[in-house]
Amino acid sequence: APAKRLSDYRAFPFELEMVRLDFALDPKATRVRAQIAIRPLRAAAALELDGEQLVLRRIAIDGRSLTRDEYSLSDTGLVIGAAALPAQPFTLETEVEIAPEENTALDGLYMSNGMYCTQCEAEGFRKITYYPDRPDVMAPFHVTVTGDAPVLLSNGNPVVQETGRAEWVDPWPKPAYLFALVAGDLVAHSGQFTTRSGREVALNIWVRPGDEDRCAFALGALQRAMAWDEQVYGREYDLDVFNIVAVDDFNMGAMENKGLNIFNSKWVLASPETATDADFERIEGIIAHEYFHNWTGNRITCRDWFQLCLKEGLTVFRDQCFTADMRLGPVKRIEDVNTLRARQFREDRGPLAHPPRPDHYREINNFYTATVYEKGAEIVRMLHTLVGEQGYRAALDLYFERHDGQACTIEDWLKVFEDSSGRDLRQFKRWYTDAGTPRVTVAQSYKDGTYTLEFRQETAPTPGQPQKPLRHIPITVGLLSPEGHDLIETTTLEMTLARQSFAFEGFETCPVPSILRGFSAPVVLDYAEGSAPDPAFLLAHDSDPFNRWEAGRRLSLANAVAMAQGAAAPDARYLEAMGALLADESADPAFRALCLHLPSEDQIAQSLHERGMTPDPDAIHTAHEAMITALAQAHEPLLAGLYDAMAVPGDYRPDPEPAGKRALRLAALAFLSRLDGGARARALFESADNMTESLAALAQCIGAGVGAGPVDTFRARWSGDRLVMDKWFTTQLSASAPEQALARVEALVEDPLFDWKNPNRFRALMSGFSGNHAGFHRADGEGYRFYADWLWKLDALNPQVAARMSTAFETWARYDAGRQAHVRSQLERIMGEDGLSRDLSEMTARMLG
Ligand code: BAL
Ligand code: ZN
Repeated sequence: APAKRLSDYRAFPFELEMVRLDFALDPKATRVRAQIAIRPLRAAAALELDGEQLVLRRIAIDGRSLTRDEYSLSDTGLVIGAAALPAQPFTLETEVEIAPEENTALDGLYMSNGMYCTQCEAEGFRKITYYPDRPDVMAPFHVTVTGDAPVLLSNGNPVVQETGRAEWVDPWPKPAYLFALVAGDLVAHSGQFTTRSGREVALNIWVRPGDEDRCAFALGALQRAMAWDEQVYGREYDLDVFNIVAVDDFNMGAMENKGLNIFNSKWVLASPETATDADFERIEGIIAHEYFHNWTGNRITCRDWFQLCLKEGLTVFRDQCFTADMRLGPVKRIEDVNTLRARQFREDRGPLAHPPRPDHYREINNFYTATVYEKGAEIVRMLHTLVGEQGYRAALDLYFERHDGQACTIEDWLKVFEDSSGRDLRQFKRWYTDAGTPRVTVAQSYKDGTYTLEFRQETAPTPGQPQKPLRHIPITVGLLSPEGHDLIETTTLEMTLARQSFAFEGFETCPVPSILRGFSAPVVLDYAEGSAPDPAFLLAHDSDPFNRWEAGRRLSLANAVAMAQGAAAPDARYLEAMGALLADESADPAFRALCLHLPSEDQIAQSLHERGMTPDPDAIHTAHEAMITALAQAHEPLLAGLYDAMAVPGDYRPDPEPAGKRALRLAALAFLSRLDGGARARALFESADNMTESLAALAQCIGAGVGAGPVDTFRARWSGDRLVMDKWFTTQLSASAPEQALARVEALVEDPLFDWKNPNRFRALMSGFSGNHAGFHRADGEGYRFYADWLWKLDALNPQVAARMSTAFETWARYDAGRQAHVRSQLERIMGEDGLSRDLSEMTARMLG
C-alpha cells in the first residue's frame, strides 16, 4: 500500500447525523445492522466507506436495496456512486456478518476468555461495519446489543437493560474509533462521583468473577482523577455512568472509549500481594490518562491520525501533572525524563525517528510511539513553561471553548496559545513537525562581574529530514554561589538562534550554573571545554531536584563510559559523592533511590554512540557490574544501615511515603547482594508480604545465583495468576547473566504457561529478553535470530504487537559491523517472508533504511 500523506487530507463530503447499530452476538457469526442518517454536504460526491473482513448481507438507502452496479466492493471498503445517492438527507442501512472468535489481531470485535470486546483505535471500527472510519466524522450513537451474556455494555448511558438485550445511547458526537462494546460474564466493583455541578455519576469497574477484590485502588484513582480535572482544568464529566472493563487479551495498555474505557487487566487489577509500588503508580496514572481523554481526545478529537499527538501529548502531560500532584512531584519528573531518554531519545537517534506530527505513514498503528506520546507531552510542557501557569490555563480554556465537539489539528492547538498569549509560535511549531533531539552546547564566561552563558544548538539529520531549522528552546537556569546558594531566581531563557548569549550582571565571583532545570526542553545538554560545573557540587547543593539528580546521573554515566572503555574502577570522587547522598537524610528516600539507579546498559551504549564510539555490549555489562560492586564495597555499612532503617513496619500501603522507603531499601539490596551472596535477598524473598519486595528479592536471588529455589517457589505460588506470572517471565530474563539469557528464554518458551497468543505474556517474555542488553546483543547473532523467529511467528496472528516489538532492533546501527550484519540478515529474512503484515513490513523497511 502507498503511504498516506498529511497533504492529501480532504474533508468528508457528508455529515452523519445519527448512527444506530444493532448487534446480534455470536462467536462465529455476529450480525451487525447499521442505520446511518446521512446529510450530503457537497453535490455529486460518492460515499466512501471503509470495511475489512466483513461479509455484506444487505445494503439499502431509504429502505431500497441497492443494485450491484450502484456500489463497488473491495478488500478495504465500499463505494456508493453519486448517482445512487439522494441529494437530500437519507438513511443508509447495511447488514454485515463478522466472526469475533477468529479475530486474533485483537483489533475490531474479538473474544477474550469467552468475553466479547472491542478495540477500534485507530482503524478497528472498519472491521465491525462499513463506515467512514476517520476521526473527523463524528456522530451520536444508539447501540442495541443482544446476546446470551449477563452483562452487555456500550458507550454512553443505558436506556434498556434486560436479560439478553441492552440499549445504550451516547448523545455526544464521537468518531468511530471511540466506539466500544463489551459482553460477558462480568462483575462490577462500583462507586460513585458527584460532579461539581451536582451530576451523580455511577462508576463501575467490570472484571472477571474472582478479580473484584483487586479493583478498589483503580476506583479510588478514578475518583481522584475526576476531582483533579475539575479543580485544575475546570472539566466535568458529561454522562451518568463511567464504566471501565478489564480485559486479559489487549494490544494496548488501555483505551479511552467514550464512557466505556477498556483496560488491559494489567493496568487495573491491583492488590498488595500481586502488584508492585510501580504498578500502583502506573495504574493511577493510566486510569487518569484515559479519564482525561474524555475532554482531550473525545470531546475535542483529532482531525486525522497525523494529529495523534494533539490528544496524546496533551493527555500524557495532564496525567504526568496529576501524578506529580498525587505523589512526589520531583520524583515523578525524574521518572518521566528517564522514560523519555530510554525510549524517545533512543527512537530519535535511530532509523525509526519521526516528528511528533508525522507527515506520512503506511500503518498508523506504528505511530503510537514514545515520540508521539512522551515527546508530545514535553512539547506541551514547554508551552506551559513559555506562557506560565495562568497563561496555560487561559489557553486551555480557549481551546475547550473554541473547539468543543470538533476534530482539530496542531495548528488549531497552537493558535489558541498564540491568541491567548499574543506570542508568535511559528518557530516553536518545529517541535511538532521536525524529528530529532537537538544538542545544546553551553559555554560560560565571567568578566568584571558579568557572567555570560553562550548556547549553541544543532540537530542531526533524521530519515527524510536532512535539514534541521532552528528550534525555539526554553532553557530554565539557576546560578549558585560557591557555597551552593541560589544567586538569582530560577529563570527561563528563550533560545531561538543558532548561537545565543545571555548575560547576568553583578556577581563578585564566578557563579556555578544549573542549566536546564526541571529538564525544561527535550534536548541533549553538553558543556563546552572548561564550562562544565562540577557534578559532585551540584549533586550536593543544587536546589532544583531534577538537576541535583541529573548531576548524579552525569557522574554515573561518565564513570560507566570510562569503565566500558577500560578504566578499572570508578573514580574516588564519584564514590564519595554517592556516599554523601546516601547519607543525606534531608533528601527524600524515593529521590535517593533514583540517584542510586545506575544508567542501564542500553543507556550506556547510547551514550557511547552519542560520543562517536562503538559500544561493546560485553564490555558495558562488565563495567556496569563492576560499578555496582565498587559502590557496594565503598559503602557497605551505609547501605546495610539503610536496608534496615528503610524497612516499613505494618500493613502494606501503596502510598508514596512507604513506597519511597521500599525503593531505597531495595536499591540498597541490589548493591548488598553483591557482597552477601544473596543472603538478604533470600531472607526477604521468604518473608515479604507484598509483591514489591518479593519480586525485587527474586531478581536479586537470580542475580546472585542462589539456585533455582526461589524461581520455582515463585512459580508454584503464582502459577494461577496471569499478571504475576508475566513478572516471573520478565524477571528471569532481565536478571539473568547475559551468557545464560538465550538458553533461559529458549527454555521458557517451552513452559506450558508461555501462552504466546496472549500479548501480555508475549511481551513479558520478549521484552525481558531484549532488555537483557548483552544477552540480546550476543556477538554470534543468536539472540537476534531467536527474536526474529518469534516476531515472524506472531505477525501472522497479531501484526500490531509484532510490529511494536520489532523496535528491539531499532538501535542496530550503534553496534559493530559483525552485529550489524547479523541484525540486517534477520531483518532481510523477515522482509522476504510471504504474507508479512503491513505493520511489520513498514517497521522492517524503515529499520533497513
Ligand atoms: N488512545 C490509545 C490509548 C491511549 O493513549 O490512551
Ligand atoms: Zn492516550
